[in-house]
Amino acid sequence: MTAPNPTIAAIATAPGRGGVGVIRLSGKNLLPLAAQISGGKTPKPRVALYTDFLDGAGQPIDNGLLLYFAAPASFTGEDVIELQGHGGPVVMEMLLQRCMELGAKPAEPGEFTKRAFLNNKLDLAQAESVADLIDASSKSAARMALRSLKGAFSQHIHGLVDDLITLRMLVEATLDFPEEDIDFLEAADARGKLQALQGRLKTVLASAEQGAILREGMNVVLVGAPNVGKSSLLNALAGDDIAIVTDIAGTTRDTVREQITLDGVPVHIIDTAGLRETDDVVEQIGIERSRKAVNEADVALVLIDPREGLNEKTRSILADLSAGLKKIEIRNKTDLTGEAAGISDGLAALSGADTVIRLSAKTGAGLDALKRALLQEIGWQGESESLFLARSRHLNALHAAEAELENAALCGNHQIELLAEHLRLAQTACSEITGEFTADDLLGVIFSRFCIGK
Ligand SMILES: Nc1nc2c(ncn2[C@@H]2O[C@H](COP(=O)(O)OP(=O)(O)OP(=O)(O)O)[C@@H](O)[C@H]2O)c(=O)[nH]1
Ligand SMILES: [Mg+2]
Repeated sequence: MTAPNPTIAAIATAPGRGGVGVIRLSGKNLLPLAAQISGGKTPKPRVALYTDFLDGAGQPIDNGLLLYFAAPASFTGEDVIELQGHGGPVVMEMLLQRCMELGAKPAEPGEFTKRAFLNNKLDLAQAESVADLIDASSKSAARMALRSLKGAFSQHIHGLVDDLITLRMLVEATLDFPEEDIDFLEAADARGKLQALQGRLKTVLASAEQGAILREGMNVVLVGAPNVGKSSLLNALAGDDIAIVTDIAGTTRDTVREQITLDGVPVHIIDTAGLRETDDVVEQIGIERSRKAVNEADVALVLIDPREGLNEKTRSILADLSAGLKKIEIRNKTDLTGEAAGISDGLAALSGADTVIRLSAKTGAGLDALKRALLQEIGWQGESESLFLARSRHLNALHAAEAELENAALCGNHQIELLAEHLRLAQTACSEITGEFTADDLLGVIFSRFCIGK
């Protein structure tokens, strides 16, 4: 027999001072606890109760609102109580302590949402979008996370799973009557149904890929010889003096990170120490960090001073970049050369990049072209009503389902058992997204990344 879930409690509001602070509790039968903390009152479900919150000796710790949500009509599906007190860290800590005295245990990160999932209040994709909404770094990301939370993504997955089940029923039925298999499947247009399913999956995958771009953003690394203007470009993109700029080669000695938002997409820009031979120990460590940052990047901006062209330093930096890394070549300092800023169509790249952009980090000319090129490089098509936030876990599952459907389509007329198996695996992959087929350890990983009180 498994032990019943203990009552959990946590401060749900952010740490620090605030007008109001909220303690949240979830568990079975919380009315006795409500009575003890409020001096014998019985709250009505969903009606704010203005009350003192009392300590063990009956002395008030604070006063405020007590909200009671009776199971199962609550976020977690259990009894939930919220104590809305004054938002000072000491008051909140004392109130939380009181809840512990009354038998609650501190909630783990994400434990409220985990209980909501386990009690079928949310599916897994929705539960994840709770964390994504809280962590959203742009308005677009927040809007799309809310769409997932309200079930937009899950609906697509349920649609796919329903179609898969219909097709599987057809195929499994033929397995029971092998003599009639081929005729039966043809009459039911099993192949047509499979093709339609593949089309539907492709559409969902395309939306999910856009959603993943919005959630994960992109890592952009600035590389180039010393003094070419990397830090100046970081500052220009950020619209702020983040990194130190001087005309001394080797000014940037450590990696400098800044996040900006382009059309709602979070872009993490990393300025690096100009990679060069040096005896300076500090700079050597910086250069090592630069190499690491370069390895983790999605796109490298390779800066070149047009007056110097592809010099030896830049050549050796390029030799170090991994072959698969996307590159945009930046010819900086156009204000000195008098060249027109912007995308240079037809101009052969010196660095092997697909795109060459002339700009001036100093005047800002050509920056807009660079921003557009970055979004294009990562494949962002802009926010639309049909999008929802997605994670790489979801993309992996959809790709796995796609591969199973491709294998299913390759099955010959006499490979019905194999066909049935590929369809089953495709369904399992889709259902992992909403959590119907998810191993417990995966649940642990997903919910441990939440904040406490959620
Ligand atoms: N005229 C002009 N000067 C620039 C431009 N971009 C950078 N500079 C100047 O070039 C010098 C070097 O700029 P930084 O941004 O420090 O160059 P860096 O590539 O970060 O250099 P390290 O950190 O030493 O590798 C500074 O004096 C900048 O003011 C530009 O677009 N036009
Ligand atoms: Mg620098």
